[in-house]
Amino acid sequence: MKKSFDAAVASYAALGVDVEKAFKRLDSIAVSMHCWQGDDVQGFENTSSLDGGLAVTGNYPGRARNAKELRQDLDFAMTLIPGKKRLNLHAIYAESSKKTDRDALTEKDFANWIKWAKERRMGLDFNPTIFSHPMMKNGLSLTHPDKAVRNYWIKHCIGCRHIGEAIGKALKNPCVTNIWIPDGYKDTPYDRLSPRSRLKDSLDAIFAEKIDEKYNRDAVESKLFGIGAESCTFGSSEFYLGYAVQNKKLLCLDAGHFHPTEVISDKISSCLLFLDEILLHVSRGVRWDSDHVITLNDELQAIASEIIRHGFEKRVHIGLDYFDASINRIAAWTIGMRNMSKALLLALLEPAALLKKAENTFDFTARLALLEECRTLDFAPVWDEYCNRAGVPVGTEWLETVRKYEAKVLSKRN
Ligand code: RNT
Ligand code: ZN
Repeated sequence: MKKSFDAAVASYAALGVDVEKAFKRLDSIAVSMHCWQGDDVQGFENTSSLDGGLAVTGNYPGRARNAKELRQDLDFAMTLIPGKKRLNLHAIYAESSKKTDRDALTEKDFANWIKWAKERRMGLDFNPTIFSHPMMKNGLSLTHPDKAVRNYWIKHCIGCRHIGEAIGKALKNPCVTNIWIPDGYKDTPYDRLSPRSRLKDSLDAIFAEKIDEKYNRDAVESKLFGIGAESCTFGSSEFYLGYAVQNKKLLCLDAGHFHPTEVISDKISSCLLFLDEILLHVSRGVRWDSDHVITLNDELQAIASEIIRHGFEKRVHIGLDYFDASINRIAAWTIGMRNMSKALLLALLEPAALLKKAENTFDFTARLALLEECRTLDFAPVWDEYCNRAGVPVGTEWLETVRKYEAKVLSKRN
């Protein structure tokens, strides 16, 4: 292994690329792993079934059924994933001592998670859960014409910002709190303006109180459509881009929330000319589904390259967002997280100086040639060495480890 790594280092050096520098930079970039892959976005309320246009398909055995199991699975998955990690939580993962409705949640309901993250020196991110709940009336929340419905969700979101603040303080690491709502219409609306105007007012109420950005950062997430909200989704791309720019919020770009040929990689540079920071939900849309496990495809690579080429890693918060219940859930996390890491490493290993030179001299032949050669440079030994140094399994070894965990732990769950 050492020999092939040394050879790879030399071949990258010949293109002006420093592998050790790439490792160092990669180590500084955190990726927020979404807890909800572990339990099919169920949470611990044990009441409503999943809605809001979200669908988790598959019935692979071994889903985490409670906080203890979810943390056990997360801990195990994280032994298979190199690099700096954060955990992304949703409000439905509260562990309340007595039944607490969402609009009454406080940091106390997340004490176990905060303790867990602190022990692991890991950052946490947070999301109000605005779906799968009886106060979702007519499929609407912050846009509902009934003030009582809007107020319920406004209160929930305000509570979540305070939970984010408490998390940020406890962990000495800012928490990104992201708001996404499914509100929209299945069929053609007459009035698209009023619901959007109500959404704007609801957000203004939610964000009225200033919270120190040192602890909590607010993000808003757009979507083109969801199942059951195909004709009009109020929280659209234009809506939230405008809102984020005007109110200095983070815009959350989810890779699965746009037209099928529209990519978020091309949006990052534009957004960051007008916004300080953005949040990514790295996902993979497949036809009507926005949430397949991310693969190392062109778009994932393009997302990573956009971040790395412009040194955006402090301004782009990377989070994953997908859910697949048709395969082992720990493998789903591991595949996606390792892919994100691979894409970032590949981006760090691009012959940046040569590519810049080619572009700046209008040598598009060299640019295309280099970009294509990059795909098959000596990457595998470098990735293996990165995993090795991080103390995680190299190559497909991790799959065997998952199989053992499945036999020992997951298969005992029903
Ligand atoms: C839904 C959004 C949202 C959710 C999570 C569970 O389309 O992408 O981010 O996936 O909050
Ligand atoms: Zn998302």
